[in-house]
Amino acid sequence: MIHLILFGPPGSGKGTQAAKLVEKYQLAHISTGDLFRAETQNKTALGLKALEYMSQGQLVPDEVTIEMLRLKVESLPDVKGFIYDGFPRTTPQAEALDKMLDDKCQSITALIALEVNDDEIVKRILNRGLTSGRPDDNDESIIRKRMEEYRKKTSVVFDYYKKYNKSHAIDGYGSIDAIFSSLSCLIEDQLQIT
Ligand code: B4P
Repeated sequence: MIHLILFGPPGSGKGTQAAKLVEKYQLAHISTGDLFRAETQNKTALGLKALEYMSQGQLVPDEVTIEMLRLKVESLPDVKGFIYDGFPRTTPQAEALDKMLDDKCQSITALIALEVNDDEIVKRILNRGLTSGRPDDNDESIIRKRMEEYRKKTSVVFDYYKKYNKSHAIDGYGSIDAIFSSLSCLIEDQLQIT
C-alpha cells in the first residue's frame, strides 16, 4: 500500500497540493490540521483541547494527535493508499506511524518536502487569513510561533526518513500547477507510482 508524507513548513502548500494529488492518484487524504478543525467546529472535547494549542501557534500534544490519526487510518481499510498532510510533525509521531505500519507489514513509501522561505510563508498565511477565519492565520506573531515550532520540532522528521533514503525535497515556489507538475514527476519517475 502507498503511504506518502507531504511535508513542509506551515503554509508551504501541503493542503493545496494534497487535494490535487488525491484526485490524480486516487489516494485517501489525511490532514491532521483538517481533522482538528472539524473536531473544533463540532465542539468535541478533543477539538476544544486542540484549539488551545492551535490558536497559540503550538503543536497539539503527540498522544492526542497519534490516536486521532490511528483511528482515521483504521476507518479507511479499503483504499489504495494514503497521503499524510501535516503528519508526522515530531519524531515521536514518526516513530508511532512507523510502528503502526510495521504492525500491518507496511512502511512509508516516501516523504516529500515543499521548500518555501519564511517571508513567503507569512505572506501566504496572512493572505489566507483574510478569508479562512482561522485564529492561527491572522496574527503575524502566531504565524512566526508556528514557524519556530516547525524548526524546533518538525524539521527533524525530514532527517529521520532521510536515514532510510525516503526523504525528497522540491521547490515550493511558483504557480500551484507548476509545483504540482514537479511533484507528479517525482512521484512517477522516482517513486514509480501511477
Ligand atoms: P495545518 O492545517 O497542517 O496547516 P498549514 O501548515 O497552515 O498549511 P499547509 O501547508 O497545508 O498550507 P496550504 O496548502 O493551506 O496545521 C495547522 C495547525 O494544526 C498547526 O499549527 C498545529 O497547531 C495543528 N496540527 C496539525 N497537525 C498536527 C500534528 N501532526 N501534530 C501537532 N499539531 C498539529 O497553503 C497556505 C496558503 O498558501 C493558502 O492560502 C494557499 O492558497 C496558498 N498557496 C498554496 N500554494 C501556493 C503557491 N504555490 N503560491 C502562492 N500561494 C499558495
